[in-house]
Amino acid sequence: MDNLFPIFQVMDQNGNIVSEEHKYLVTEERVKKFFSEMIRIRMFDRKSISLQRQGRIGTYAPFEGQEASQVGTALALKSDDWMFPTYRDHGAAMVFGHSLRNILLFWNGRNEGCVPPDGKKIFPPAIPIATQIPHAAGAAFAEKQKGTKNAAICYFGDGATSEGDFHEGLNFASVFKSPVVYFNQNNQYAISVPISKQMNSATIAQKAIAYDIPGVRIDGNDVFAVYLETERALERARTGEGPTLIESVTWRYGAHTTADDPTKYRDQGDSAVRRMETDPLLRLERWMKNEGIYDEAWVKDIEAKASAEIDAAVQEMEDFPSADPAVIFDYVFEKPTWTIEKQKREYLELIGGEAK
Ligand SMILES: Cc1ncc(C[n+]2csc(CCOP(=O)(O)OP(=O)(O)O)c2C)c(N)n1
Ligand SMILES: [Mg+2]
Repeated sequence: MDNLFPIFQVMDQNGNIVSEEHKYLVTEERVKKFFSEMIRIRMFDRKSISLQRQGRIGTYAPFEGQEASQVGTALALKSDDWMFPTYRDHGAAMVFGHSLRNILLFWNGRNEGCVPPDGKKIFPPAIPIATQIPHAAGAAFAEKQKGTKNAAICYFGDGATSEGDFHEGLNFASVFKSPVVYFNQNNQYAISVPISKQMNSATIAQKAIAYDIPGVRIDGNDVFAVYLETERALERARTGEGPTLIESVTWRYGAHTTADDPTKYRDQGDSAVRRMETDPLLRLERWMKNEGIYDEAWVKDIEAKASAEIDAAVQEMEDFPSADPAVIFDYVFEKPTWTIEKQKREYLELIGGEAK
């Protein structure tokens, strides 16, 4: 099956071009955008890990290593499209215009953090695995029914493809030709479970055959390949051809979340080698150097700007009014049950607070 789904690559790990398909997409302005956004989200990711270590936010899910997959997709979207991220896709959400303060609030356990800026159709990060897949099929179908040209992108991991929701969602999207791009980041682990222990399929892309939709396998660390295939899939969606399944083959360098210890289940030496061999930022840097458009002063400048933006967001997150502990009971059901009311009363008594 891997023969049927070869990995599409435009730029190899040394930054050399291996497919001429990139020609129309590569303008200096666009490449600089790819690179600056990858730096920006990597800096945010690293900062978030240190905030968690200092007890300033809660558990955090890092995405380092997956920047090309997230930036390449987010930049291919149009502003009226929908985004359905998981807990690991806030890099994509940032690039699509989410507020950094709210992303940090989310990781601080605040429901306010789920709210995107006005007019941005970004769903709250899906923590229950694969539940966003049918949601995206439905939201995209609604756009089609309304006669718009808007599409949806739905992110999910390799592990999510073992859930029923994945199959229900893809089936619905295929039958109703929902304009949705199913973007799988195959980082090769579902927490500690390697893909080889989770499925017998040689690829994830081949699962598209069952639903008779296009399936594409790409190098997820090659931002050019990610952008090109996402743009093509979005175009098919907008012109009524329905969904596409993209398998973006990548790797997470760090832990599953800050509550995980990857040394227990994988060889860290191997991970360090993979970083040198596949780092999406290093690869684009090499390409830019080959082209003579890499400029140290420009890189320093984008790092300084990203750092100031991130520091300001941290400050806003920390200045945000503290949480009302009662809200954890408020959104369980539309109308609270008597058991929830009772728990709320007892909890507030326990902590010496008052019900709203
Ligand atoms: C329905 C459901 N089952 C189990 C979990 C626990 N869980 C959280 S993350 C995860 C692994 C998901 O792996 P994958 O889909 O590959 O995404 P990745 O974390 O690698 O980005 C699991 C099993 C969950 N959140 N939801
Ligand atoms: Mg995974």
